[in-house]
Amino acid sequence: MSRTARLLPRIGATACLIVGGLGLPDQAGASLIPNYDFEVDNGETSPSPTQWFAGGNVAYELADDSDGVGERSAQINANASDWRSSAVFVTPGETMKWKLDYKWLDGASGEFSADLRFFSGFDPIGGGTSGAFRGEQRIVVASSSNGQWQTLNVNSIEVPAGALTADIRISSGFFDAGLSGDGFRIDNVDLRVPEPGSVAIAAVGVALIGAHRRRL
Ligand SMILES: [Ca+2]
Ligand SMILES: [Ca+2]
Repeated sequence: MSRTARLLPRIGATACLIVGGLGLPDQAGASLIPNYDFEVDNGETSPSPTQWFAGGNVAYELADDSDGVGERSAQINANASDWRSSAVFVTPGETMKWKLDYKWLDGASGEFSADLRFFSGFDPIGGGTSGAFRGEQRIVVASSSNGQWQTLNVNSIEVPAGALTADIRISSGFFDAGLSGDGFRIDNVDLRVPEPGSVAIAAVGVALIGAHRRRL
């Protein structure tokens, strides 16, 4: 085996590690939610995550990340408070899946709501959803395992007719029993369209390997 042939697998593996380490935000399979990991600050004097809207009593946590990739998350401290993502453009009839990481703080109990919402319009100035409400998928999350990051996985939903945009809103005390004591944090807000194409390509790959083996 030539020296080049011996080195090629190492070069390939190194390239994969480099690409993986960059965590390319626009790669296929990434969350459609802008700044989904809360790692990008908007650069104002008081730190806050860019491309997120907040109301009520919230905080930007700078030293707690759900999966160790990054350092930041978003917090809700009290009832009648929320975080809302920027708008994502959607296509009626397509299937979407979503999930997010959350952590109840040590002294917290109660509930919060996680809500995938659909709207008919887009606000080109603020970047949020606008227009008429077209439906939602809302999950109430009760306090548990305080102090530990957990993942909420939501069943897939079909985008309703008449929807142009979607956002994910995390709130407390509006649609649920609300909080007592401390609050909770969220991170890795993940909305995506599952790709049947990638499954099909994998299946073709397996079929080709099988055909190759049969010929040998
Ligand atoms: Ca984060
Ligand atoms: Ca992270």
